[in-house]
Amino acid sequence: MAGDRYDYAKNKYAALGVDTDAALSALAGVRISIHCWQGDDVGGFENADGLSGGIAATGNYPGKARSADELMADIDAALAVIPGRHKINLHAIYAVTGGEAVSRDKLEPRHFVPWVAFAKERGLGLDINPTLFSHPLAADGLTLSHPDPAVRRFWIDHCIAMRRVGEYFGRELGIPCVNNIWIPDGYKDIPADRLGPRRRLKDSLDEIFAVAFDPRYLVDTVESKVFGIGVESYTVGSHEFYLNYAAKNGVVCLLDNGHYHPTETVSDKIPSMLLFSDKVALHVTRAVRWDSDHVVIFDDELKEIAKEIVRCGALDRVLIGLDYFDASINRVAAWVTGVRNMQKALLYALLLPHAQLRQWQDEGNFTQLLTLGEEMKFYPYADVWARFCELSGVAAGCEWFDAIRAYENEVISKRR
Ligand code: RNT
Ligand code: ZN
Repeated sequence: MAGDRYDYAKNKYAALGVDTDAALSALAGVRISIHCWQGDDVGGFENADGLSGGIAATGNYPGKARSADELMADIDAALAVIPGRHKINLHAIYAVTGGEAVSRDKLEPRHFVPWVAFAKERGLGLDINPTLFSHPLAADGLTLSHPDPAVRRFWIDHCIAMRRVGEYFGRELGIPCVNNIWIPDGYKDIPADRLGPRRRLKDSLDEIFAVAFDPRYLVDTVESKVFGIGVESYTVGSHEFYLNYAAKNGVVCLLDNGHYHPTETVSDKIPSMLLFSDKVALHVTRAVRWDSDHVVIFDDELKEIAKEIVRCGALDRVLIGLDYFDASINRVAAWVTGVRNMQKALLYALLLPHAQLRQWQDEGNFTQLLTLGEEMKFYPYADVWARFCELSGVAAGCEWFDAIRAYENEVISKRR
């Protein structure tokens, strides 16, 4: 009896002063940005030579989406078993140009019309990213920081073009669009000049952001990184670089939790960011030994990230996006698993008695803080999750996979 179990959970949490109904409605209001690139291993529709830029999708699970229609169908299959209403996160290489080869610096809103129609029909938001990799002009591993002004010009124009597309998304859908700039720029070996590339990156960003777009529709974010494959020694767009750039220029930092040293946590950074910035954006991923972009699971750091967002009262100030690409398993199931885990972690965090825990911390009562924190791990949050899924009309448990398996049999496995 789902109702009985929910009532039991509700009373149990109420005894600690936690309102489960309030948690459910707070969770229902959170839009997670679902990265389209899990659907095709960051391939896109340009027919480029393959993924570059120091990132890699490994695995060859059959049946990845090869066109906008297939990708949209796969997204629909995922959304059918994901509770709530979300956003779809696009990259420039997912432009729908009807077979026409459009140079990335010449992309326009009209090349994304089918995505807007897709989003409108489903009540979704859209986010966008310029694609500064998998391209001949990124073959040197340098883009916005390239010593050649012509190469920089191309990528600056591309970024401006995608900001224009982002503003169009926001205006069309009435949901602000996040445009996130991530560049792969760096060096394999110890550089002779660390300052020069960063100065060029700064100048490029200044040009990109000098073009004004309506902030009601477009939110600009910049994503740092520590290293990539083939660029192990030096990354131009480091954390300090973007932290300072964002603070001085009114753009938003995007923290990808695969982009820091292994014992450095994004959860710990969130409150510091929120003290000084109106907003902070996230790429939630799972790094296994390196920035491996494994599917997000319900692990301790995911819960800690969610706890910080909730404790800071910042569900509307932290822009949550996912970023992983596992090509070794059913890609639709990979989407569903990661989104549902992000939601479960937020729910878990929403069901904690934060006021009580904070009071014990301030009183120096660390024993009770520890013991209740541990007991909460065995509280019946799964029953509250079941209620959330029931209200959203999706399966609460692993039955959702039946629908994905059927979709695989009927659609995915027939792709050759
Ligand atoms: C790469 C960054 C970046 C990409 C996507 C595809 O390390 O995390 O966000 O994963 O833009
Ligand atoms: Zn990322």
